[in-house]
Amino acid sequence: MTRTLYALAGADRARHFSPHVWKVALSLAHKGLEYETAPVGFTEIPAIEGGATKTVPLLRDGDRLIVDSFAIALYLEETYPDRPSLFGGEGGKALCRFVESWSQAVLHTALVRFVVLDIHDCLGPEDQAYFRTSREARFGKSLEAVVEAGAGEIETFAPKLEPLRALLGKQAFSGARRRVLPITSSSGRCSGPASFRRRSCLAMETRSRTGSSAALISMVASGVP
Ligand SMILES: N[C@@H](CCC(=O)N[C@@H](CS)C(=O)NCC(=O)O)C(=O)O
Repeated sequence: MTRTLYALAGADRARHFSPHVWKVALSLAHKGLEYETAPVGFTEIPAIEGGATKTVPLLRDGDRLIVDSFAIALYLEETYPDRPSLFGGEGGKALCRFVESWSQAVLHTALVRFVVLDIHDCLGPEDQAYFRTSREARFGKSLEAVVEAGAGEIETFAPKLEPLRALLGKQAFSGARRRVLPITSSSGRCSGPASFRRRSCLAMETRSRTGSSAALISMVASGVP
């Protein structure tokens, strides 16, 4: 059976830098499911699988196509109940929804200001043009101005991680089951440009303490634009 994960890539097709895709890669690894990775650039997404999605991750699992990292996690949990659980039950799903929301609302909004130019710089020319136009329209200013305005927030970023630090202060990991997973690309490197690598390292540091779990799978990726 064909199982393919469509993963966002820059000019370096081996560097898959979308944390939403990482969540799915982690989920598949946790379930012990084999898959192939198909790298796609931003401007290639609308054409994949006959126009199945405007965003990645997209997972093809046999004849099924599933879009959205959380929907994919739910699908994997339901379809492969005999494999290690991603959520550990309904309570785990609810917790993961919360962690995802926290990550998106608090971490993502801060991180995107630090990394938006790094993302741009790692793309090929066509994707660079698309990314600059779409993100400058979203932010209402140039990418350079976004990064400049966000520079001061680096100082205030660490306190935003306090909820996670507090959790890990009380217990060694956030899930019920210890399982160590690599957060690397197929080439074995941390994915992404410099700022992503810093975030990967944060994720890996956290993973090594959490043993990786659904909560981490939700948290690692605060969502790159
Ligand atoms: N909620 C979605 C978000 C997916 C998403 O935003 N993906 C970005 C890449 S990280 C994307 O494909 N963007 C396409 C674009 O901006 O054109 C998920 O969790 O999968």
